[in-house]
Amino acid sequence: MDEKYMRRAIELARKGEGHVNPNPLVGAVIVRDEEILAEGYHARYGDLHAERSAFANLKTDATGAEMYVTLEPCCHYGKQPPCTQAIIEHGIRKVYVGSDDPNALVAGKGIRQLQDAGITVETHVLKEECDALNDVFFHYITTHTPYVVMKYAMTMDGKIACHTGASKWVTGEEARAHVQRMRNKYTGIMVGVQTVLADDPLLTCRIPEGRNPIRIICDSSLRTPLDSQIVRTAEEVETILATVKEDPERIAAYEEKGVQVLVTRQKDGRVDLADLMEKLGERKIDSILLEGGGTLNYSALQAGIVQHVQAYIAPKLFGGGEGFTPVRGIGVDDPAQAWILTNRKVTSLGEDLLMEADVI
Ligand code: AOF
Ligand code: ZN
Repeated sequence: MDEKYMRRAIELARKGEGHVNPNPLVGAVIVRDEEILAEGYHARYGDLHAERSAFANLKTDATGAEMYVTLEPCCHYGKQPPCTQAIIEHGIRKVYVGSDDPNALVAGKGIRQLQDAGITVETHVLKEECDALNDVFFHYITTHTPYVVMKYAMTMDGKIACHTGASKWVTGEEARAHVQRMRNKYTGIMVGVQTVLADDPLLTCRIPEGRNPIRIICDSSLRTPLDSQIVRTAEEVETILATVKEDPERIAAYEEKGVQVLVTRQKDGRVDLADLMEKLGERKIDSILLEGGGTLNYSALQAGIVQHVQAYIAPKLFGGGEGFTPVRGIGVDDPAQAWILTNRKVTSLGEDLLMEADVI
């Protein structure tokens, strides 16, 4: 076994980022006598799985070769026929697997099928690195609700804007470019109506060949202006308004402009975020970048829908501005009641830092 081939498979898997959801990112490498015979990855939802894409790239026969694949090969008929069948037919001798596939249709059965066909299987090769590719998929396939990433940019004194409300810019170019990558990676982007009223944002992805996230506005009482940029561009970029206000006339006015209106259960007169997540999950939205602001962020934490937090931190101080913090509401009474985050990771982005962690 040579870990370098699994590292290559991980690198290949990442190429599908933003295009395979709600499927996982998967990469595969076929090796014989220390020579790579072919490589493949899952590039687009509905297209060939990584293993079959590698077989399609073969220029020679693969009998007796070994395969490195970042996820347990599937054994079910979905949008694609089972990968196990292709591995068996090509005479692969040994398969190295990174992550287990928790999809109930696979979940260990893929590995068993290979073993039953006489193929040697070694599992959990670079498992941690392979697992890190698919936080979204593992969450979505087991809960059927989106993986939610709460994101904000703040100064070292914890401000997301000045007392005037001005927030362009808190962080520098590299940090902002990283946010654009996240908008490409996650399927949806969610903000509260207060952000729409304050900033009139577009919430699109501005990287070349990037994909626009589905825009989701939490707007309990339908205050989103019909002439806001988001409503005006709803024909081109999928847009969902989540509300509890059943006002047929107002709803028809949004729908006429291409906005989808989703009426959810209510909680204290507001959108019930847990119910909204179930409804978005049913629409195959596997992940959401939550770009706040502070009131929605607090509600999201309280509703228990947040899986991951990304804090971009700029070496600056704004001072003042009590309201302009990333998480508002009343907060906890005591440090002992804090939301505890785990798997902390820090990345340097130009002058700024990205500190991220998982919500337990
Ligand atoms: C693999 N290799 O590259 C991927 C796998 O609807 P389908 O046919 O695309 O199947 C989707 C399911 O297959 C997905 O939920 C996951 O369990 C597995 N994805 N498996 O062997 C791949 N993308
Ligand atoms: Zn497959």
